[in-house]
Amino acid sequence: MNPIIFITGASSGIGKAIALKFAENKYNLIITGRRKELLDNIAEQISGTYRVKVLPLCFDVRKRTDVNSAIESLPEEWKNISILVNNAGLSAGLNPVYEGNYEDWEKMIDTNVKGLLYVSRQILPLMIKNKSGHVINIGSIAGKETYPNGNVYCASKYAVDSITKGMRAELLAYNIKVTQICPGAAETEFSLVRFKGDAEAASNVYKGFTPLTGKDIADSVYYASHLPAHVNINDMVIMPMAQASTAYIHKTN
Ligand code: NDP
Ligand code: 8X3
Repeated sequence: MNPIIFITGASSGIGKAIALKFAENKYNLIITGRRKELLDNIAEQISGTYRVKVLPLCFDVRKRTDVNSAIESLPEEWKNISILVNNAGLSAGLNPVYEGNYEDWEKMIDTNVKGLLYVSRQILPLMIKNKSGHVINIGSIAGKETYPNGNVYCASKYAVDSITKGMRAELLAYNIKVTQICPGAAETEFSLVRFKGDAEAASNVYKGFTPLTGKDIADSVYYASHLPAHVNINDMVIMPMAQASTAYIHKTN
């Protein structure tokens, strides 16, 4: 059987690109997200193209009981997970705290922090049993630098940074690697979600420079997960050439 990778948030963007990259390299995939039809279509396309097994699992990472039952329901042969990519995440809105939207705050904290914990809590014991595995958490440059109006999204990614460090220390003894990958601006559905469906506002974010793509991050995830057994990448910050920090992107128009 091919090795198995479990990817959260594989219905678009970075997660979908990771699914494609690993399918190309003969991994079987467990792909997750909330949009069932989209997920099912992606699963069908990937398994048809790459001749690997793909299991779509539809659940909301914010709902702990759904996370638990989805993962508990995995057939035994799918529980032998080699790599977990905690990628599902989002930003909602862009406001100062004094004008913050409570629902947006809860959505970001519940998805980016609690969702990552819920999924990890279920999958880590499976890896511990095998004394092998690799967890790759998708953090962000927003978890290294806080920018105005990004407050809660940034805080959620700082939390990912901290949880990653904690997990790494806890899992050393079980031969489980833990890596964080922190992208800068990548053109995905991220800005469309942040701006709540405003396609013009979203496309303006990426005008005047060449942003990262999901594939750029997928290549890094693949690289980090294919190093010799004694080598671990703790943390990788990947930026578009035109971006120096969250505050500065060199735009040509
Ligand atoms: P996309 O919006 O394209 O993808 C987000 C994915 O997360 C989707 O598959 C979505 O699936 C899933 N998701 C969101 N909320 C939930 C939920 N509650 N339950 C289950 N799945 C969920 O954005 P990206 O690909 O850009 O984002 C992926 C990760 O990368 C995120 O963690 C993001 O914070 C991070 N990141 C993105 C950057 C960027 O510039 N794009 C830069 C740095 C980090 P569905 O809607 O079907 O549930
Ligand atoms: C996404 C990158 O700079 O928009 O995490 O927060 S940023």
